[in-house]
Amino acid sequence: NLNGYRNVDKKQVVVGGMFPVHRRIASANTNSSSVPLSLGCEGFNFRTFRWTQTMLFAIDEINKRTDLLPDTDLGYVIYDSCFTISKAVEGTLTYLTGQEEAVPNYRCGTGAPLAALVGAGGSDLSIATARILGLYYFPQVSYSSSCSVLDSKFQFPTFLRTIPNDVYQSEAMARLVLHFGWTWVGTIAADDDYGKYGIKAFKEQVEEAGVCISFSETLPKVSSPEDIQRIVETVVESTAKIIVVFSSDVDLSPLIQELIQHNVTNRTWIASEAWVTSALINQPGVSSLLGGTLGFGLKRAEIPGLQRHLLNIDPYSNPLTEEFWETAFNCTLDYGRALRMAKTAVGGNTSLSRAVRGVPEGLCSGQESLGKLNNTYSDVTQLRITYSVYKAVYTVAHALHNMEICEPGQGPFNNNSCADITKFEPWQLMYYLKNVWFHVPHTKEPLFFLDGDVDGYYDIINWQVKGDGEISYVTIGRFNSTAAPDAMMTINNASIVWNNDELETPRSVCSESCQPGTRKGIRQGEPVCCFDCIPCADGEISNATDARECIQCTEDYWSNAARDTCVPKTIEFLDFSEPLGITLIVISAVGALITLAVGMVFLVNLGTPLVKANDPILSFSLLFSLVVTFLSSIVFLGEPQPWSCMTSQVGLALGFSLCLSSIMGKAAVLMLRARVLKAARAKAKATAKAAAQAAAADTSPDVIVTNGNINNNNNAVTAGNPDVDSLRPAHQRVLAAIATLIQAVACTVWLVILPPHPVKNTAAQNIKIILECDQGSVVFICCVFGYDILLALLAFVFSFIARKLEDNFSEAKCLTFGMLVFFIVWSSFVPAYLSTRGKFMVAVQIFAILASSFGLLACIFLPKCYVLLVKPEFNTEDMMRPRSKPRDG
Ligand code: TCR
Repeated sequence: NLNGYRNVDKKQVVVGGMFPVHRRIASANTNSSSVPLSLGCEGFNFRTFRWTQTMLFAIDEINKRTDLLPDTDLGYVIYDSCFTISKAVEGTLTYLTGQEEAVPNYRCGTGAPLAALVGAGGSDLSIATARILGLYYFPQVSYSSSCSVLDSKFQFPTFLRTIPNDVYQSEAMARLVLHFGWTWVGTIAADDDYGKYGIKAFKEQVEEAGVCISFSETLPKVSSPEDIQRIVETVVESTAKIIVVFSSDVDLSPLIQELIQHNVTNRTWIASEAWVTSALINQPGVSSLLGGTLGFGLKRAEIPGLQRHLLNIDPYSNPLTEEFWETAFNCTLDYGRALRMAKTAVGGNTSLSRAVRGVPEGLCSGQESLGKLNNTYSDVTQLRITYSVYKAVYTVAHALHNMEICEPGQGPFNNNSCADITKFEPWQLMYYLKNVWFHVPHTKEPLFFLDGDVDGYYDIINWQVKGDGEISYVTIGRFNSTAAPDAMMTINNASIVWNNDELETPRSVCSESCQPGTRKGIRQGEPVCCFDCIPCADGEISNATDARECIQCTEDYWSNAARDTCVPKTIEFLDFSEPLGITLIVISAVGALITLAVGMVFLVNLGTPLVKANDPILSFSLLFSLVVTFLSSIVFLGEPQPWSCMTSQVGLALGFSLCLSSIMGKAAVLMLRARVLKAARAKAKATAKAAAQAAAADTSPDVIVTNGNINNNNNAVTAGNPDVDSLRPAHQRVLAAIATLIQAVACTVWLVILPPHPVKNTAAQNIKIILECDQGSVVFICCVFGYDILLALLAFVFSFIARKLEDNFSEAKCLTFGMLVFFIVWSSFVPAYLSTRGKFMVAVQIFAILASSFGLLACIFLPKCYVLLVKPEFNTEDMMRPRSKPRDG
């Protein structure tokens, strides 16, 4: 503890100060058989010692001033919290009681009144001290406790601070990570309130924005090589290139040392304010690991005169300075004098603790030059927390000043009373502290509290490696919580120097983003930032990067090969111009021409028996219908149009019905003729039998003649028979006409009610739209073609019955054969049709039409043409007669 009083004539107020001058307490003595002593501290920290000296400097400055606290001198008591809660609590109690024994009853103390406690360093220490001080409503002004929980006035009613609340820093960090598009970051936090709350706020903000945390590690408070080893492994194994560290330098440095041992490079570190400019971290050799680090620093300030004050330190003034000197120069001060000092100024056991530490070899005089030492202590280039200490002291001074200048009767307290600066209550000072408003000397920065907090302002600092491997801190941006939300952070990207080989902004993502044509597929049990890119299925696309879903193309569209746009489906129909189309046209044209040629041959031979036999009109209508079917097959080709759909189907149906009813008409006559013939034969046979019987008695040659007549004169029989009479050519024509007419009516109804029409068939094939004719009504098409089938069946049955009739150039046989071909073609058509897709269905249809038409043409007319053209000598009346003789005639 350091005590200092200056001028005895003036009123005096004591300001408390608490700093973590040492890094830890010496390991405990576990021997419980002796009186337990308060533990000593070890690990002298030059940086925090500078803070201590800055407080003294500020108090000196204030005491010298005549405008601030003119009638009062500030004294100080400074405690070393040793970075440890127990020491901080011990110091607080000692401070309150004014006794060496830490008894919680501070009114025992005498002498100058206590003003406020400046301190206690880290947040966990301040939380502990603020709870005790809060009990007495004793004000505390902290210079480095930034944890967000300390803003609760309910829990910490007398806590004020000159360092911004960490919520701002966490927000700034989150914005920084989002600014560079990093979505895969690791976090490391100190095992204290600062680290835990800071990293928690950071995580909450980035996770909300879709960033994933690769790992979260906690740095041990008490040295633990295994924990450090584990964290090193995590860092090495993780694919996250960005590591956010919320920790004080003291807790972080063992990890950094270990990482340097492991040669870890290519990571970008995001530094919290507590280590961003720390000399403890920035030591020779860290440049490969920590070059390119980005971090947040408090407002920096120049404090004129501070460096001189720091360099002019008297090593003998107190035990701390003594220890500082000895640590700085690695020597032992003149021992006798040190001991004397220790005995007179402070109670004895500090030198004892030094004895325990083991005094370094070599003596020093106390005249050594600090300036030459180039030590963190005297480095005044990065006065950030130091400036915060300076502000805290001035805050207390200004509050006291306002109390001192209070005019009686115009005071803020009960009955407008004032507080007496020689014996005020802590809550009275608290009132003035809360309402303090002043400009900090030298920087002219205005200082005031809003609920005990100050505004969030940070410099964004980049660690840039210079040629000699040294690191310089370059301010590349700033964060200001008072600015508008989108102006809070400004970064000069160009001035950042990164640590990677390419010197480019590092990327840190778990999975690279998914290109158009793919979608994100989650990986079970992994963070959302880690995903697989799954190609879109056929007919689906994704046109944005990182699409979550693929979009189905609309009906007429299909996905392209890259799956990133929908392209119109190819339109398919059997075109005239393609080879298959041309072939079909040629075949059907040839068919039609042949049919016409046959017609011509018949016309030329119109009078001949062969043509005359069995109704030439029906033969012509048959030929005509074949021309129609041949031609209607052409209409099936080409892009379907309403008219072509109608004509093709109707033309075909009508053509076939005409064709089949003509055949049926012919066959009907032949059938009847065959039956009549059979009956006549049977009769003749019976007559012959009777005649034979009669001849047995009385031979009669007449009968045989008659018999011969019957056998040889077909016409006579036909003419004379009433059955055959009823089917004269006129009748068979009427039959055929009616049969066709029925079909015509059916087709008309079909066309009127539900005509066939062109449709786009998108369902049959994915990548094509098939243009085809929709039949309009299944019922109608079934009726129409069912009727044709019926006609065909009748024609077949009739001709089949008449097939043995050997007259008329075996016409019945030709018809039967033709119908058989017809049936074979159409029954094989069905499976062929059903198993084809797209435009080839049309081709199959046309083939069936052509085949059946050719079949009929060939079977029915080929033999006749052969006779007409090649063997005209057979074309006689004779050939018309049945040549077959009754077997037993
Ligand atoms: N707030 C930290 C402690 C801390 C610190 C520092 C320690 C800050 N800045 C610089 C050493 C050096 C910021 C806390 O615990 O609240």
